[in-house]
Amino acid sequence: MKIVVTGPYEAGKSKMIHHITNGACINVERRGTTIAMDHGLANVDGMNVFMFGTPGLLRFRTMRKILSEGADGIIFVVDSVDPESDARAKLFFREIAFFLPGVPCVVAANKQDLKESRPVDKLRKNLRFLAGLPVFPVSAKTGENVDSMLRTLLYLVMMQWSSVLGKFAEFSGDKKGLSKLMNDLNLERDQAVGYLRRFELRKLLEVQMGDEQFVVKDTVRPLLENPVLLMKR
Ligand SMILES: Nc1nc2c(ncn2[C@@H]2O[C@H](COP(=O)(O)OP(=O)(O)OP(=O)(O)O)[C@@H](O)[C@H]2O)c(=O)[nH]1
Ligand SMILES: [Mg+2]
Repeated sequence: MKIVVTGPYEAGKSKMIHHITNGACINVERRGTTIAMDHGLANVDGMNVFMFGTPGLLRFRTMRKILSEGADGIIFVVDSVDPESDARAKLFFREIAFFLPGVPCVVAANKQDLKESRPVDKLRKNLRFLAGLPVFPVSAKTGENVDSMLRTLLYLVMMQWSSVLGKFAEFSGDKKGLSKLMNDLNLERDQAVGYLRRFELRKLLEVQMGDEQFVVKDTVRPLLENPVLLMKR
């Protein structure tokens, strides 16, 4: 899956990616501020999760647009301590909703390890755009709640794609996999191939186009069949 981590300046996006990927990430930064991107790979129950962190300075909008392209899910990071970042959070939220309409999103109310941090209900009052979104009190520093937030997001993503992913699992290894996929989901060939390519890129499966066949990775197959397994931990 491709997950984009965005939010205003200094909210803790880079630190979040560092935690989620266990340090297996790069941050293109200057004096502690991300100027291009963070990128890293995480593994959740055998599923590859490609993490992309955006710059938090307003002027890097183009970079955020590029990084957001094709993302399956969004982690929106807000600074629970600094009320001055609230106005910027609102702008950034509008921006990501414009880049990725309808894409599942969870909110990280970050820096909860600090005693000045505002609790979630207070943040909801100040940040009206959070209405209807799951907000997790987290700390990118201690890692508190980060795993359950990520799992919830991945679950939401897989539920959004459940009809496609379920069919991937069902027809994995089938010699007529592609045509069965087209038939069951009522897709044109191009669309079906598009979906296969999308999730091949995300390393959920491998496509053997010559013989119209695709094979789902063994480790992710149970998750495709039953995404709620992600939550049982
Ligand atoms: N106490 C505490 N500090 C944090 C936490 N997350 C981030 N920080 C600190 O906040 C500052 C900004 O963190 P970054 O991860 O660089 O934030 P960012 O959102 O990537 O910032 P930009 O890329 O510049 O927009 C750093 O000094 C971090 O150490 C947290 O959960 N708790
Ligand atoms: Mg950063």
